[in-house]
Amino acid sequence: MATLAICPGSFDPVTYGHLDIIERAAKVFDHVVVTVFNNSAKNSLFTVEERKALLQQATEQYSNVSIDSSSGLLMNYAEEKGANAIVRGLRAVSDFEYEMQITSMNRKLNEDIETFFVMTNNQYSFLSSSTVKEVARFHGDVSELVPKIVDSALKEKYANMAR
Ligand code: COD
Repeated sequence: MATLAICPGSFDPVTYGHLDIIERAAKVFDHVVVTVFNNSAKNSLFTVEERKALLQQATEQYSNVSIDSSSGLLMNYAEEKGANAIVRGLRAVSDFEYEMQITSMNRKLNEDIETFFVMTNNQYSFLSSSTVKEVARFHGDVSELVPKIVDSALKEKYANMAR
């Protein structure tokens, strides 16, 4: 049976840290769906459609990766897709508590879909969409942290926005 993993996240916007996890997942699972959700705890800069378009371009080299979005519960979505697994990235110890909380809740909702954690490449362990946005907002250089298309999209967003 073919394996299907969901990589859920806000991806606001996608960074090289996210891509590191997506690439690792794509080597292990037959198919990977990267799904954009709105995280209710975060204010987003990019719309869901914009985030999807950036992810689409940033992952076009992987033939077994596709992009989707959902506004519901992750476990309902994973069930509907017939997924075997959820893949999440771990950067530093600070991620652990948050991940434990959501994984425990998700497990209560559906015990059959397992969550797997992938440790990021060391060079991305302090990289987050939030810090990228903070630097880009003040016109700092983020070109080594995000794909070119994301760099351009950030420049465009902040050029049109009062700081
Ligand atoms: N290196 C490695 N991994 C990274 C890096 C990095 N530098 N940066 C981010 N990641 C990983 C994250 O650990 C995560 O696995 C993934 O990439 C996406 O990250 P984010 O920050 O874009 O996504 P989050 O954490 O905001 O996503 C939260 C969800 C949207 C998945 C969550 O809110 C959710 O499931 N929402 C739907 C409603 C629901 O079902 N809630 C759960 C019940 S508690």
